[in-house]
Amino acid sequence: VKHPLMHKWTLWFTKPPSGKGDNWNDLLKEVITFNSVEEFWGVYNNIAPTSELALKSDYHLFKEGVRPEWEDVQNKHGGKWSYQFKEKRNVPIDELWLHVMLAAIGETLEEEGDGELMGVVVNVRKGFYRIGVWTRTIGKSIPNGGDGDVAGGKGRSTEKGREILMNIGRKFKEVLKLPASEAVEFSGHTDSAHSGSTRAKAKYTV
Ligand code: M7G
Repeated sequence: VKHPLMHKWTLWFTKPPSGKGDNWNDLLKEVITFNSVEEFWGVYNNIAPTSELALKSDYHLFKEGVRPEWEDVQNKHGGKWSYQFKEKRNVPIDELWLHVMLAAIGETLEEEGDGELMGVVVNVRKGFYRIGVWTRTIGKSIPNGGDGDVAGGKGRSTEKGREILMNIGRKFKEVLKLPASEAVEFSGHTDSAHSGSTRAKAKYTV
């Protein structure tokens, strides 16, 4: 008997660059798509744990049909909650990433009908691990069926949209078991793309 998940999920991997000239598109690889609890464990038990990945690797677990990129139509008006663990040696990254994946596929990061969660990511970097939760919006309604420029301020910022994002941030912080003194930060992908990296100004914190 297979226990179905609410959505189909695709695991992606970013390979570390092997030399010069590797661009993002050469490095991002689709691994596998699954839609049951049993298949999830089958995949999980057969891939390298995050703690064993080389620097500049990422795992991305996204809803089927959404590429784990800012440019994807379903991400381009969105953003992400993220947290960096700087004590790499002391942090139980495999357990944390597992809990974040389970929260995503178990649909506990958002309320039913929110429709915000796109995927979750773990980055292995020189001085830190970073875990992120990508959302469809930045707390603004998306105009023109998704083609408008939300970052330009045309999207309407709604109290409800913002509250949905804050709830996802709070839930994410809970899954990571972070103390109240630590801040989890939200930033829009447009800011990330413009600054050339994810180190963009935070819009919200929890
Ligand atoms: P990062 O992994 O988000 O953060 O981005 P880091 O700076 O802490 O490593 C690293 C680099 O990967 C970016 O500067 C981009 O060159 C590339 N990159 C990452 N993402 C998520 C994307 C993306 O969605 N689209 C494109 N085109 N490049 C990306």
